[in-house]
This record gives sequence, C-alpha cells and structure tokens, in this order.
Amino acid sequence: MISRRKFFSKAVVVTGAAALGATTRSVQGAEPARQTLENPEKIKGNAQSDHQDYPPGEPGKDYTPVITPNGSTLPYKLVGGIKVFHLIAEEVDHEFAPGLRAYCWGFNSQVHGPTIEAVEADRVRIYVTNKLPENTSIHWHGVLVPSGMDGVAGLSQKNIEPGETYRYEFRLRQHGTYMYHSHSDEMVQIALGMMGMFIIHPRTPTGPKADRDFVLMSSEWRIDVGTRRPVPIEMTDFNVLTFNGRSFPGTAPLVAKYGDRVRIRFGNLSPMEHHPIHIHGFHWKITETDGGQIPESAQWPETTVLVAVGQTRTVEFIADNPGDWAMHCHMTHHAMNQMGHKAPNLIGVRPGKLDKKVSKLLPGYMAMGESGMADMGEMGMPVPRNSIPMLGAQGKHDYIDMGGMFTIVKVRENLTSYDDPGWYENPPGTLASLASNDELQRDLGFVPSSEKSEKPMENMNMDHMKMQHDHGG
Ligand SMILES: [Cu+2]
Repeated sequence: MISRRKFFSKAVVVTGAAALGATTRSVQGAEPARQTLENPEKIKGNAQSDHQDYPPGEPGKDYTPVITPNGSTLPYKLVGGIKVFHLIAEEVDHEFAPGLRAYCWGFNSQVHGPTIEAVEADRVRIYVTNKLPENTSIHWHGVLVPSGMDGVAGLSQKNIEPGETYRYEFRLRQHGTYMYHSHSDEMVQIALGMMGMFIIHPRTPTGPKADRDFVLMSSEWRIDVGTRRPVPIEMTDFNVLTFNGRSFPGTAPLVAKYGDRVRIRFGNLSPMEHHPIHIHGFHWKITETDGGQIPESAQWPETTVLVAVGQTRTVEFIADNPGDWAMHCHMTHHAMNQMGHKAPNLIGVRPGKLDKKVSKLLPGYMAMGESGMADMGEMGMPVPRNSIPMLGAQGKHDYIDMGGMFTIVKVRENLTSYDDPGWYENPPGTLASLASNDELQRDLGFVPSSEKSEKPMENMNMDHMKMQHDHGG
C-alpha cells in the first residue's frame, strides 16, 4: 500500500475531480461521491484511476481459497462484473458437539455464518434477508466502506425489518482478515451467534504463499445445562466456548502436510472475553492484524496469540514437526465443556460414606472429584439431557479431558489428501511411557513410591529464613 501521507496528498487532487463528477453519479444512484477515494492501491501512479477496473478475482487463479473447519464459504454469482452474495439471517438448530444442541441465530442455516471471500478491488453486492422475528442489520467489521454501508442500525441505515431484504454494495479497497456481525440488538444477536468471517485476498500478493489457509472464529455462549437456547443477557459466566461454533470434540482437526506453510486467521467476536490461543509443537509469527499486513522485519514470533474481542490476528508457521498437536485457548475454563461452576471443591477430601447417604435422597448422585475431575467425562456420569458437562473424547493413548475452544493440528509426512488422517503413529523412542524399575534404579538410585512424602520441607533452606527473622527482630 502507499503511505497514508502520500495517499492523502494525492487524495486532495482526486477530491477536486470527484466533486465535479459526483453530482451526476449520485443522481444516477450508482456510486457514492467518495467512490474515487476508494482503494488507495489503485491510485498508485494515477490519480484518475477510478475507472481502471480489475476483473473480479478468480479462485485458484488470483487466490487460494481459505478453509473454514466445520463451516463453509459463501458462494457468489457474477452479475456484470460484480460479485453478488446472499446472506439469510435466520434461526438455526445448531449442534455444538455431540450431545449439545441449541436454537441459535445464524446465516444460511449455519452457525456462525459462512465465510465471505473476495479479492481486493472486487466490487461486492451483498443482499441480506431478515428471517428473524426482530430487526437486524449487518456491519462489515474492519472493512473500509462508505458510511452508509457500515451497517449500524439507526446510525448508518434503517433497520432491516423481519421479511425485508437489504442491499449492501461496495468496492473492496484493502486486503486482510475481517468479520461481519449483526449491529442491531447486538447483545442478543451476537450472543445467539450472528457473525462470520470476511476474507479479502490481496490483488498483488507479497510474501510466501500459504499452502493451508484456515479461518477460525472464537465465541462463547451461556447455555444452561438441559436447556436449548443460549442466554443473551449473560454478562460474565460463559460455559460453552467455541471455534467456528463448535466445542471439542466437535471441532474438526486442521490437517497439514509436512513442510506446508500454514496460515491461521483468528477472529474473536465473543460477547465479553479475549482468548490467548496457544499452539503446541510450533512457533508461529503474527503476520497480520485487522489493520493490515505486518512488515516481515516486525513480525513477532510467539506460541500464544492474544485475540481480543473484536480483533483478528493472522499467524503463519511451517508445519515441520509431524504429530497430533493441541491448539486451544489457554484460559483453562475456555478449554472445557459446560459446568455449573457451583460444584464444591472436594480435591483431597475423603467423603467416606457420604456418597451412599446422599444417593438415598438423590438417586444417581456421585460426589465430584476427590482426586481431581479428569475422570468425570470418561466414566460417563449420568448428565441431564442435552448437556456435555466434562465431556472430552477418547484419544489414541487415553481419554482427552479437554473441551471447549480446543482443536487438533495434524501434521503428517506423505499425505495423499487432507482428510483426517487418524491418530499419529509415534516413531520408536519418541513417546513418553512408564519408567521401569531398572531405569529408575539406574538413574535416580531408588524407585519412588506413591506414599505421601513425610518431610516435604526437608530441602528448604530454613537457616536462611531463620537468619532473616533474627535480623528483623
Ligand atoms: Cu479463551
């Protein structure tokens, strides 16, 4: 992109020219007056370049399409060189993971809505049909559009009433990772799922091409155990955490071939919380924010990227480490499934015969977590209908007691397709395993027992502490 200063100095010239042409155009209703100022890239070297149109970007030729795990890309139709999309806002009976469904609001029978994908300088026309029982409107989050296309109900446009279809139309003057969401009764409509991702590929790509280009949108929900409708007035205590509207084990794995350059575009439209997304097995670089590309020299290596509410962050890494790798929000309550959050803490408590006594009053009662809670999902504890408290999944080696905003990155050599390749076969000598007594005797000089250590303070430097006391007194 040309620098902002350069752009504005040229823009002054352009504005003069635009003002002359503006009257005719706005009378025709075809172009808003500011249209000439769109797409600073195009203005490069030619201030009169508004008519220098690019042909609509073609998938496979101008860009490699993105992959939305558990989701899809919104199809378009070309009409007179304009990409025409149609979003239908409607109620969706949505499955978060096997065992949990709820009536959400989404688009085109999906939660979240399908990913919109286009190319910089494309002209897009997006129809939005409202099949909800209340008003709505759509905001193109991070996309530079004329004010009247910004979708804030009341401020930028009229509400879209139930049954109505509105037309949004603008030229894409930037590239990067953006989002769309309802901007009418936001608290309810965002809590019920009305959002999606909006990807704009560069017209002239710079930097290495991604072999795998994934899109993951984070969100959070409050669904009380046994109910079928997310609670829109929840302010703090969310109990279902999702990537692309799914909780583990409902999340599809991200599959890559050994050596692939993997790009992941994260977006977060949770009502309230930021998510530090952590990957195992790799360091990634943050290559883009929702404000644009980061120059290579300034790209920041990390293993955890914080994606705040309303932000997008794009990361890239080379899949040079074969295996099954966890990728998840690192807030522990965001990588687990539905809990009441009101269970008493029984870790280390010996309930004795309490279980039996209580179960006379409450059939099916089971005290939780004397030695932790990891086994609750595995035991298949009886749970209310339509709920997934403590649900995890059987993994290759044991039960995986994770849930929520958790997924698996699967990297393999010799892949013939990107279908789920199953569990990773660990090469000999690369799997953590039970230590033998011989090994322990050889390396530690003794075999640790499971008995509680008798003198836990033994190794602490007590003299040092005592000295401090003496001086202090
Ligand atoms: Cu989180």
